[in-house]
Amino acid sequence: MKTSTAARAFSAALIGLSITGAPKRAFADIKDYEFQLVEPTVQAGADRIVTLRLVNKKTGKPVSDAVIFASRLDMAPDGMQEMVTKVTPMSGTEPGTYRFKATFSMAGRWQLSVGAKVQGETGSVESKLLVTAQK
Ligand SMILES: [Cu+2]
Repeated sequence: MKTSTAARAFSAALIGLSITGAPKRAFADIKDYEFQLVEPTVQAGADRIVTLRLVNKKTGKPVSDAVIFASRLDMAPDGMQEMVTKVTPMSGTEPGTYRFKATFSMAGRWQLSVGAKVQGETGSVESKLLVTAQK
């Protein structure tokens, strides 16, 4: 009785080991990439520019030429999911930055949801960033 319980525990430990001991991926993973807000606040009003930086967290380097395929800006953080504003992509000013133009019709917290494809990587980077519009 005791022996078989111990044996079972031992084999369970072995299974655990084989999972955690799996070889680590040598190549970059899509999860290594992250969008960061260059400036977390904007002035409420029309045609404000929001700048994001896409970085490889492992190297700390900016990532250029990502393809933005989705973006949405709404006031979900302040309980106004239905308050959506149009987001217009603009050309970046420096490598690894991505700029968007939007109208922040109301002061408060806005959520910028963005999706992007990175050259040479499978999957996509998806991010939700909090932008605060000030009066
Ligand atoms: Cu609102």
